[in-house]
Amino acid sequence: MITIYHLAASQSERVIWLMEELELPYRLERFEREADGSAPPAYRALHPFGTAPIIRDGDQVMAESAAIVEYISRVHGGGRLSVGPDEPGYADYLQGMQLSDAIQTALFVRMAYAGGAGENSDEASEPVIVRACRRREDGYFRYLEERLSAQPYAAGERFSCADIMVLHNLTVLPHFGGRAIEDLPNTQAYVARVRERPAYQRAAAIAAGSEAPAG
Ligand SMILES: N[C@@H](CCC(=O)N[C@@H](CS)C(=O)NCC(=O)O)C(=O)O
Repeated sequence: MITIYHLAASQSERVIWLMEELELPYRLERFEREADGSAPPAYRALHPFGTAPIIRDGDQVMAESAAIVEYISRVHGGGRLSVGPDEPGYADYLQGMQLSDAIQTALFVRMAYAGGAGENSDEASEPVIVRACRRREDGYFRYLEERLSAQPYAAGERFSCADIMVLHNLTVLPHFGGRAIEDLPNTQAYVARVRERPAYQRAAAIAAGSEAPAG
């Protein structure tokens, strides 16, 4: 059985969500964050990356959410929430799976230059790297908005791991200086649509500790 090492209020919620979507059994081990928000030493000891999520499947311990969700979907979920090369939407699927790290990298660079706030500043006086990151972020969100004007999900007509990867960036990151989506109607409708999923709602309650996994 898969063990999810769940760090409080983190991207490990994605793996809980995936398991609930696939209706697979799993064990959950909870870890609180340190006062500065980082993962505690016991969490970092689980895997050299030290970032949430981390899972165990037998002897295999894995980090990086895009790798984890694809692994679980393929190995334990019959590929139900993956999109393969022979299916429509494969290119969008791959792009959707990568988008989270691209968005977060751009945000983290902006935050570093803004002294942690990630707020807009006077664009003309911004360092070139900050302007480049802002441009990239705009492109990532424009891409999503365009795709979602033509299709209901990140990879096309059906819900997939790409949606599990993308959502966190649209719902959580704006609270930390990430780009907001108020001016993106298709993206807003998408967020509302995906949040209605029973598995998403169960996962949110389980991640927050107000519900236990079915086991
Ligand atoms: N690209 C990684 C990002 C993981 C990540 O940054 N996780 C954060 C929690 S949302 C974390 O582990 N923070 C605590 C730390 O770095 O100590 C993934 O998708 O798994």
